[in-house]
Amino acid sequence: MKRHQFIFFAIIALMSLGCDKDENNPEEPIEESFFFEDGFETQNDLVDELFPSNGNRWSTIQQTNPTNATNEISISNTEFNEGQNALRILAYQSDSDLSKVDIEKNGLNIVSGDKVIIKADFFIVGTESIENLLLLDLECCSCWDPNVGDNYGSENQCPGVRLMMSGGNDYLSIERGKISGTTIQQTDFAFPRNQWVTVQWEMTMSDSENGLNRLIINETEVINQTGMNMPNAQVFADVFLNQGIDFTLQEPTFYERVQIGATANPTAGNMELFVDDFSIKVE
Ligand SMILES: [Ca+2]
Repeated sequence: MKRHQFIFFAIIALMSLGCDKDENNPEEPIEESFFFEDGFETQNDLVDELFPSNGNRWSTIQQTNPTNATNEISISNTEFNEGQNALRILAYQSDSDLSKVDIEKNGLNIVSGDKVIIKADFFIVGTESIENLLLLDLECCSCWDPNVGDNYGSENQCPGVRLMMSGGNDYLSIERGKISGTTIQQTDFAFPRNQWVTVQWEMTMSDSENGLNRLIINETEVINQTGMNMPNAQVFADVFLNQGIDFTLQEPTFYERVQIGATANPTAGNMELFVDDFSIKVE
């Protein structure tokens, strides 16, 4: 009996030790993942409601107005695809200033190797050409070399990847100019207008050709290509060296913010669009 009791307590003790070890084991890998979603729902149709003081919704508005017009960002309760509200954007055409108005979520930490899935619904009003309109930016401002400063245009100081209308008018594509890459172009699927359109952008992040880039519009895959989608330190050093400038990409390099709306409107006209049901998942 005593031996049985001893064995019983020994097993209990071992199990307890086992549990303690699991709970406190610093070697255990931590699965870090991030998820943010926002359907622009409000109580009183006020854009201020998207910026609660606890920071759990959006971070800021980015707005650059052309000389003689003021861009608009507001909550719509007449055009929406989810709930009862969507974000309404009106970006007037650019003049000497590049017109933009969009909403930003910052505090992200997207690094090489991460898998990122961004989803959003867009409703773009009108049928005129929207060539070069930018809708969604993923950016790292902290990776810019502070010693190089702002002599190269504030536009370029936040390297990143963007979704841009391209290919002659309205073919949504993945633009990589700010990381010295070419546009990953598609001209198979014109962006539907005056209706809600679901866009899904999936990436496996990499500063080499191993990156993966997928774009799905209304459940149709329009891009599925490998390629760089993060700033590469050597590429930046080489590009700037051509102008006689030492450029050191800052480490760690990570995308810290996402912007959605008319992140730039270089089109010939005024752009009105709506955004709904945004989400970003990082794993
Ligand atoms: Ca909504």
